[in-house]
Amino acid sequence: MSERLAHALVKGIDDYITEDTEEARLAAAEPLHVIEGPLMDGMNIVGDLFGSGKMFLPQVVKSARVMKRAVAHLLPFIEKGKIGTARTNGRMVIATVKGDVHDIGKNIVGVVLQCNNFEVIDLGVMVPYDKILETARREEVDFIGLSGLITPSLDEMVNISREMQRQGFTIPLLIGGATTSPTHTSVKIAPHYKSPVIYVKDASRAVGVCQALITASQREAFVTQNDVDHDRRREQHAGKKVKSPELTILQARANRRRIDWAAPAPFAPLSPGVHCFDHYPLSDLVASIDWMPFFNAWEFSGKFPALLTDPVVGEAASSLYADAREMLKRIIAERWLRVRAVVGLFPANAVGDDVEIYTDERRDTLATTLCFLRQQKSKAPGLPHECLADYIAPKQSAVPDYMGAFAVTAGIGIEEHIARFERAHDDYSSIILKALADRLAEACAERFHQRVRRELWGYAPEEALTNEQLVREEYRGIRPAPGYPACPDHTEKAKLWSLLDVDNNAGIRLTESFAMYPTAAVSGWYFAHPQAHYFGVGKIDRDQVADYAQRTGMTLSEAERWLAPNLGYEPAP
Ligand code: B12
Repeated sequence: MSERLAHALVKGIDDYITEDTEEARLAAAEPLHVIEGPLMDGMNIVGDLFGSGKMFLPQVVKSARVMKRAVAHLLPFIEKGKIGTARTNGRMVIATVKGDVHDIGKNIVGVVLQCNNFEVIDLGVMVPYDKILETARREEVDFIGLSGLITPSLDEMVNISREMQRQGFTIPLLIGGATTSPTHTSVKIAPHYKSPVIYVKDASRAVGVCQALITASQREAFVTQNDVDHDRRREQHAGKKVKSPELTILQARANRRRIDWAAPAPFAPLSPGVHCFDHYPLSDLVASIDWMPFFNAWEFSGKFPALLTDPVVGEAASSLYADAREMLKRIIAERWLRVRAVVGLFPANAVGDDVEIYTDERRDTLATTLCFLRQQKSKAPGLPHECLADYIAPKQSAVPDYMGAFAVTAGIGIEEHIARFERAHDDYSSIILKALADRLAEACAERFHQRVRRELWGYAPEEALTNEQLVREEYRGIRPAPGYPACPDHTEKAKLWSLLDVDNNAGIRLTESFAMYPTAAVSGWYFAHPQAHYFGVGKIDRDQVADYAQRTGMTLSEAERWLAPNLGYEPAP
C-alpha cells in the first residue's frame, strides 16, 4: 500500500487516492500514522526529486493536491487534539501585505513548503500587519513569510519588521515577491529587526532556507552567513551612494527628445471620449495571449512554444499546457470570467514634464494634469534624457495633440471558482485559473490597444500583425502602465481612475497602495507618436523629486516614499 501511495504522490494521480488512503487507514494502528508514515515518505520523495531538478513545479503542485486529498479523507478519523501533534518540520504564517493583491508566487511557496512537510497558514492578500502578527503569536509559528509585488509593498514590509521588533518577536522573517530584492531586504528591512530577516528568491529556495533555520546543527552557520551577506550588501549600497544621477533636472530637460511637431500633425481620434465594454467576449482574447509569462509563473524559462518540446522540461511543460488549454475552453464555454474594459481618448498637450488632459477640443478646461518623470542618468552623446511628456506636443507649439487611458480586467467572477477549487484541495487548478485570468487581462490590454490603433483612435487602420509581432511590439504607439519603469509612480493611477471613472465603468477598485482589485487587471496610458517607446526612468536626484512633489501636491517625504526605488540619493530619515 505504501508503494501505491508513493506512486500516486510522485505521479500526481489522485483517481484512487481516497480508496488507497482508506485501505492504509484500516491497516494502520492510528489514522495519524498514515500521514506520518507512507504519505510523508511519499512527499519526501517528491521533495527530493524537486530539489534535485528531476521534478518540476507543476508536477509538485499536483502531488500536493494528492496529499491534501488524502489528508482530507483522514482528518475526520483523527481524534480531536491529535491533529496538532502531527510531526511537521515547522510552521509558517504567510501573507501578501496590506495594499497588495498579487498572490500566485505566495501560493506556490505555500504549496512547495507543504510538500516538504512544513505547515503553512496562508492569510491571503491585502493582510494588515496586526493580523499577521496576531496569528503568528496565537499559532506559535516558527517563521513569518511576507510577499509583495508592487513597490508600495516594500514600505509595508519595513513597517512590519519594525513592529515585530517592537512587539518582541524573535522568529525569522522571510521576504519574497517580484519587487523585493536582496539589497532592499538588507538595507531597509533587516536593520529594524534584530532576529533573522532573509530574502528568498523563489519557491525552491524557500524550502532550503526554512530547513536550515529549523535544523539546530545548521541554523547558526546559516544565520551568520545571512548576517555577513546583509553587511556586505549594506557596504556595497553605501559605496554606491556617491554615484547619484550626474545631471541636474534642468540639464536633463535641456536634453529632452526633440520632435518636429509641424509634420506630420498628430492624428485626431476618430472616437474621442470614454468607451465602456462589459461582458467582452473571452473568445476574442485567446489569440492575443502571450503564453510565456504563464510558464514563467510555473518556474519554466526558455521560449514558448519551443519549451513544449524541450528534452528536459518538455513533458512537464506540455502536460501543464494541455491542462491550461482544457481549462481555458471551460472558462470560455461556461463563462467563468467576466471581462470589463474602459478606454478614453482625450485632447492633450505637454507643459514641461506634465501633460494637461482637456475635457474637450476647446482645450480650456482641464480634466486632469499627469506628472511624469525624466531620466537623469548620464547618457551617450546624442541620446536624449527621456520623459513620456516629450511624446505629446507642447502647449506652446499650439499643435493639437491627444492622449489615451485604459483600465481592463478579466478577473470578475473568479472568486467562486477559486473557492470551489480550494474546497476540493486543488491548488493546482486554482493557480492555473489565476494565471490564466492574468493572461486574459494582459491579452485584453493588448487587444484593446490594437482596437484603439485601428478603430477608436484610428491612426493605424490597416495594421495587420501576427501575434508574434504583437508580442514583439512591432506597432506604432505604446501603453505604459503606472508602476512600470517609464512611469514608476503608482499614485498617478488615482488620476486615471477619475478620468475614466474606472470604479463604475470597469468595476475595478484601487487599494490604499494603488494595487487594483480584481487582481487580474491592467491599466495605463496610450501614446501614439511613432517615436514613442518604452524606457526606464532609472535613478533620479533630489532636485527632480522636490520639483515632482510640488507638481503633484505631495510633500517631499511623501514623494520620496512613493518613488523610493528610483531615488538616487539617501532621503533624510
Ligand atoms: C504576471 C504579472 C502580472 C499579472 C498578475 C500576477 C499575479 N496575479 O500575481 C498582471 C498581468 C495582472 C499584472 C498586473 C500589474 N502589474 Co505586474 N507583473 C507580472 C510579472 C510579469 C510576473 C509576476 C509573476 O506572476 N511571476 C511569477 C510568480 C510565480 O513569481 P513571484 O510572484 O515573483 O513569486 C516567486 C518569488 O518572488 C518568491 N516569492 C513570492 N512571494 C514570496 C513570499 C515568501 C515568504 C517567499 C519566501 C518567497 C516568495 O517565490 C515565488 C515562486 O517562485 C511581473 C514582472 C516580473 N518579472 O516579476 C510584473 C510586475 C510585478 N508588475 C508590475 C506592475 C507595475 C503591474 C501593474 C501595476 C501594472 C498596471 N498599472 O496595470 C498591474 C497591477 C495589478 C494589480 N492588480 O494591481 C511591476 C511592479 C513594479 C513596481 N515597481 O511596482 C512588475 C515587477 C513589472 C515591472 N518590471 O515593472 N502583473
